[in-house]
Amino acid sequence: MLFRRYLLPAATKFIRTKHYQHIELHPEIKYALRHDQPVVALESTIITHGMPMPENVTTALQVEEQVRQHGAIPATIGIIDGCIKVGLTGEELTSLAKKPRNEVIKCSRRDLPYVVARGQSGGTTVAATMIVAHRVGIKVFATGGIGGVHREGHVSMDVSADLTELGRTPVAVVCSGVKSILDIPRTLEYLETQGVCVASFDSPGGVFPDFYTRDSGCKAAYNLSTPQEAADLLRSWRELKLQSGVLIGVPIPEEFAADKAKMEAAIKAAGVQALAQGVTGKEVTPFLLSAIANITQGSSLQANIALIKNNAKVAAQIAAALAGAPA
Ligand code: PSU
Ligand code: MN
Repeated sequence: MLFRRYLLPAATKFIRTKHYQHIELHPEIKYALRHDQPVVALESTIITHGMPMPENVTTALQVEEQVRQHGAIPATIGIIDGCIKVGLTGEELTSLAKKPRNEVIKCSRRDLPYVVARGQSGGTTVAATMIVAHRVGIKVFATGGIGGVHREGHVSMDVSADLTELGRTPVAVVCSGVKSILDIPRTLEYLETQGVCVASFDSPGGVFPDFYTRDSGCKAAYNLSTPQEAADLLRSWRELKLQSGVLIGVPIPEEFAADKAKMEAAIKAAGVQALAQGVTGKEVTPFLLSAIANITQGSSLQANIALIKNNAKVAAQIAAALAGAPA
């Protein structure tokens, strides 16, 4: 009895504050996790490779603010001088954002051991952010969009490691689906094969979002209407101990949605540029994002900023509901 009442809780606390090799938690995050407060993980490749200066910094800070305003604590994850940080400070985030792209590595699962061994700095992709979030016990993660099967990816085999990560790491990713620079139907097929529970959120007709626009023309397997419904799903997922992820697709708010035909034309033109310049591997996604922003004179970037802020809000609400906060 004495053991159960006093010693076990103390021991549990001790175990849960254990030291993670190569990972450093900000004291606020450490405290929040120890006390089961809602935390939302945020990635940093969007800062280092997804958006230009200064929008990358302003957006990252606004996204953190959205999470706080909606009842959760933001934990932006990134790598500084070989140390994986969970909960980057404003200064750390700004220093990552300001680094020239050749000095900061886009880190997915395969890149982590090398970047840590070399003491380099990097932005973590969705895959790498999921790995770190799971390691420290964060369940909910918000971003703009995940990587997917590239157009013609069934020939080139350019399929993002984000998809296999979702198949093997139990973190719920709240995003606006996959970018329309990708092959959305094949991406959804791949996620199904990987056993990922894919649901749309507050999406009339249960359509899966299209990143810059609301409707990809594909249906999500399931549709969730409220943060509470999403939290119920995450609770049973957690109890079942499935070792795979959940993908919650939130359409961009109507007022910020881009024009579909214009976006499609820009995507095609960007694809032609990538092919002509021989862009391959991990460079493809950052290249396409920046080419599309140029072609659309920044309007794709505005849509990107609006949707990620909205996703941060939804993720915070879901994390709060999961932590049992009153709705
Ligand atoms: N969404 C964005 N901008 C980005 C990314 C996603 O709006 O920069 C990043 C994410 O970090 C994602 C990565 O994990 O692109 C996917 O890259 P790849 O296709 O090389 O796996
Ligand atoms: Mn790729």
